[in-house]
Amino acid sequence: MSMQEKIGKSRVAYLKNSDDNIKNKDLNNLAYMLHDARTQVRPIVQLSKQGIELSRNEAYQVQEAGIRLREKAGEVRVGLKMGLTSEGKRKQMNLDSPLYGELTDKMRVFAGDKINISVHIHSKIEPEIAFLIASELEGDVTREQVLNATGAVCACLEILDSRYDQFKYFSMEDVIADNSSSSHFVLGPWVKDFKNLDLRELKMQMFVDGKVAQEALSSEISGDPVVSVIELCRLLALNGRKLKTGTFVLAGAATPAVPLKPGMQVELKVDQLPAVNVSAAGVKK
Ligand code: OOG
Ligand code: MG
Repeated sequence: MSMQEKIGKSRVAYLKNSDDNIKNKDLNNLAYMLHDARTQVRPIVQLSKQGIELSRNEAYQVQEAGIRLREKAGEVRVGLKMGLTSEGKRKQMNLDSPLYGELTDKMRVFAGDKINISVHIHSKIEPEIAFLIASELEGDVTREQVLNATGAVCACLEILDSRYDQFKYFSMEDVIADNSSSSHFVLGPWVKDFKNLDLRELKMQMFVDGKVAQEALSSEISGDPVVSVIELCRLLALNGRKLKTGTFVLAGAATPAVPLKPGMQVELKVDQLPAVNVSAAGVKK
């Protein structure tokens, strides 16, 4: 069966009669499938398991097409997230290299808020550090350039949700196409005066219902969270893109993620940075 037939079988309705080449139609269609899975809270079979083999570049094209669908619905891009930047996460997901995903305004949850996880498929939460980009960064950049371009840093919780069955991937391309499992993010208060902090040595503790559920040093994030930003610039440059002023970057989780359950109270404490918390509401599945 051709790739076209495989996709067509599940989402015939989305095939458009434009004069795009077949490949483009397929990639757009995959983006629709993942978009539907998210909006209808109904996971799909991993693309690679459906026999749909994408190149790394095609997977990012599916991700981009998915974000355009969200933009059509009125969402605005506000930043990017790096993922699989720590050994703990790579082991948890059985994948081996960093990737990125897009963040939109609708994915933002404010610190202290309750998030309704009934509309998630099987979300998880993880401890991160975020950067506020105060001046544009592009291509090969140094640690110093990243630090100079950073306006502030904060403790951040990322909420992931995979649109695939059982939150499992079989390839990097599966997860990249699914916007690297982005669901929501919660930023703590920004700290502008961070130049005297060593961002590689901050103790990070994620509490669930008052007990430490995960802890690690910030060096677990790419050896240094700043390196995540350097790596992101390099990956973006492959597609002629840059990090824009005023956007946020999530540097990736320091530890494996923890499944979110209704009623959970989660707090992240990072040395020298104000804490951030969020709680989960919704009905038990
Ligand atoms: C992929 C996204 C990983 C991180 O911080 O490592 C990620 C996943 O685990 O589903 O966001
Ligand atoms: Mg993450």
